[in-house]
Amino acid sequence: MRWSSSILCLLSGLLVSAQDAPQVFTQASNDSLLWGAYRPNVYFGLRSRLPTSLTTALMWSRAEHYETMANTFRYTCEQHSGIKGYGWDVYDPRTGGVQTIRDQENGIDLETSFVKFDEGRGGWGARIKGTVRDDAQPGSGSQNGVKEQLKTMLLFTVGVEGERSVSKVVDTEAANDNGFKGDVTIEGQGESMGPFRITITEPESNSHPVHNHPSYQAKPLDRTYVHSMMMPQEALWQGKALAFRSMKATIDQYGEEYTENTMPPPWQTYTISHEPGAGNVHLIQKSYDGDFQFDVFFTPSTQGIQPTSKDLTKAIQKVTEDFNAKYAAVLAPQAPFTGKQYLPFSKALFSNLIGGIGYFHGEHLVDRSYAPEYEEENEAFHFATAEARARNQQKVEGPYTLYTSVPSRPFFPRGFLWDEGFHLLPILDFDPEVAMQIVSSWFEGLMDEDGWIPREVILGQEAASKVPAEFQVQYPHYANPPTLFMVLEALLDKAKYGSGENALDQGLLKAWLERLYPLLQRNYEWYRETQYGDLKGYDRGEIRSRKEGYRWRGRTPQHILTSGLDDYPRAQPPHPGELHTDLLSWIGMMTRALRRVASFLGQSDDAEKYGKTLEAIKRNVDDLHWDQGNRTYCDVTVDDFEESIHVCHKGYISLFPFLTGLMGPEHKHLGAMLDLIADENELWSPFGIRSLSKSDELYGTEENYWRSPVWMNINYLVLENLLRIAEISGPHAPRATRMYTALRQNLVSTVYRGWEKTGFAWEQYNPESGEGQRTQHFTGWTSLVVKMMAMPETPVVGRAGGRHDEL
Ligand code: 6A9
Repeated sequence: MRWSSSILCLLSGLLVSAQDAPQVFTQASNDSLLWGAYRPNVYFGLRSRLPTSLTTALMWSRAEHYETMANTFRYTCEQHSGIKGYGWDVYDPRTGGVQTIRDQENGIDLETSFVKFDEGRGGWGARIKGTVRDDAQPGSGSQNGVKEQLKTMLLFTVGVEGERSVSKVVDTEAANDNGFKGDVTIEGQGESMGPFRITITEPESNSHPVHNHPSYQAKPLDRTYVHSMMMPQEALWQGKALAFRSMKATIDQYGEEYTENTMPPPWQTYTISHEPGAGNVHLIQKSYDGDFQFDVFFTPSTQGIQPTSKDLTKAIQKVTEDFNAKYAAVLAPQAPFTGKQYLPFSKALFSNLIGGIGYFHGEHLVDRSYAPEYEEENEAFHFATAEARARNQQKVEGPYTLYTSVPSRPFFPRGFLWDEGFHLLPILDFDPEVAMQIVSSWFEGLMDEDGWIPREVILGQEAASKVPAEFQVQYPHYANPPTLFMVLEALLDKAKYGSGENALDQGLLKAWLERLYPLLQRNYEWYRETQYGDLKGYDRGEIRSRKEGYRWRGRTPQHILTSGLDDYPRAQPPHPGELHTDLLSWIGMMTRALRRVASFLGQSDDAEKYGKTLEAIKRNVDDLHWDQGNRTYCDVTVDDFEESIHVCHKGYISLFPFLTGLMGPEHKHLGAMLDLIADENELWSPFGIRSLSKSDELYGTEENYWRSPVWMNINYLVLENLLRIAEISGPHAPRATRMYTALRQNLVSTVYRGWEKTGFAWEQYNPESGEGQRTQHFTGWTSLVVKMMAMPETPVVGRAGGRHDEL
């Protein structure tokens, strides 16, 4: 009996891999996350979290100008395309959301809604609703009454991924060339999905373009045109190219019959060829005069009942109401941000962050040559590294899968490791399990045997299409700040202190962490083994640990992209003896998080071990990096006389021991940190904390990316740590309280003003003017402003909660 059960244990131990380990999340929880707007790269793209899925997208353009159509045709999210803001006003990954797109150039506002029926098991519905804008300019087809006559053409695409998937249009009323008069229905069966049905339907109230051109009879535009085609898998995501290809056939046909002057109007010329049938891509085209609306339903065939447009109307209302109620319970802005303008702002930023979650699947490029030059051992290492990289030794790896949020839908629609830790902080307030699934995806889906996780994750051709070739290759010895460990700490806090809507079940967290724990440890060891610093020069007795000092690999004279603070000034020239303040601090944070996880799981030996390392790190932060003359923390390098010296550029780097929570309220250098932050000639600006001191000689120079602008991720860490110091009694609590209150006000006003003025959140903010700059529609860590608003107006000394007990 004992013998056979231990054999069983052994067998199951062998068979169970991390991927199919016992389910931590319930089936219902997974079902409700199956479908989503998981293609953040396009304005409205739905798919499932299955590697081969049904995928959809929307394209549209005003159709009254031959010349500009190619430019005003929308598909992938782009910057500066005449759109005055777009994004989710409401989005819950489990139920659905509502997005508004203010397309000024096309004269139309679109509302795209997406809702799941029966928590996802009953399929989903999507509604596309167009309203002519008040500022729409008359076009060639609408001299009078632009409101009624503005012509919009739209294409909804349905792709069915997988070599063995099948789908076809059910040809009910379209036996001839003249399009569908009524609903369009597609039936199919996906490789990894059961049989399904798609129905596209619209109310009678829509109005369609008419024209008395002689060719009109051949193309009645009150019809829906459908072009089904069979395409190679890698072409399925290329909706715009497929649509243009199909329209070209029509244009060529007219080209023969008519001259430039006698051509049919553009809204008729730009029609796809009507070829409904079997295929793996179906383009569905509709044309409208003025306002319009149509619905799309996806229904698993196991589902007897097909929801109606009325059901959809109700469901959209319910999704919105439920979202609002939940939002108010978990992320409601606190005073002084209780004015009615702040709530929609907060919801929109949050909805775009959480609505930017994507599902990515495919291959990527990794250079695993382990070329000797990558050792970075001698003083000219960066020349050798550059040469080795230029030899292009990358290979395709994968396919991998990543479930993640993205920094920016138009510009960076892919995963970034250290951004993600920041994204998940607000997300875990709303739905901790979603955050946990994302963390799992990074560790279980991407990490290699050595414990490496790529910094930037570009899976598949759709993701790669937005990255220049030279930026695509990932290197297995390059790191990025381990911010996912901040998420672990936040989850532990939530399980300990959360209640009501803010609760997280301890049992669930435990089961999940048990499964993740070996992977977390592997990742941690990878950082320590690959990014170690050379402490030989410190063998002078006063350094109690000779291990805890670290150096980012992968630097060039101008950049340490791996640190995330790309062009922040560092030692010149680069030297293999450098020690980086930020990296030691990050590893301190990581060690603390692991120690907390270990004690939570009852692994007391591990907890003790991590506790000792943490102490050594805290000591070395001060022993190695504190510069008494400058009263700040500094990087270290080795000079011409082989002496270790400090390299001091005051700014975010100097604050890292504070930002990562390594300094308690009594810390001897805390006062100096607060001085630096509060000084207007150094870091304090009316718009937030500057990345580099105004007094640094390199302030605002060269690319000026991390050399003066205000970044919200780091500002969030400043704010959070000020709050912590303010709430634990200590010598600096009163001052930290004042700084917290002022900084919170400054940061929220800055992001709010930019959003009000431009309709967008921005990648960073100008420290002189407060203007948003660089990437537009940067809905990643700038969305942390929703957490800033939800933080208390006044710190309460002695308040329990958060990581206070860790200081
Ligand atoms: C290169 C450019 C047309 C830079 O938010 C993502 C990252 C941050 O992780 C990092 O800290 N951003 C910050 O310094 C954007 C990085 C984009 C790199 C892509 C290709 C496209 O050129």
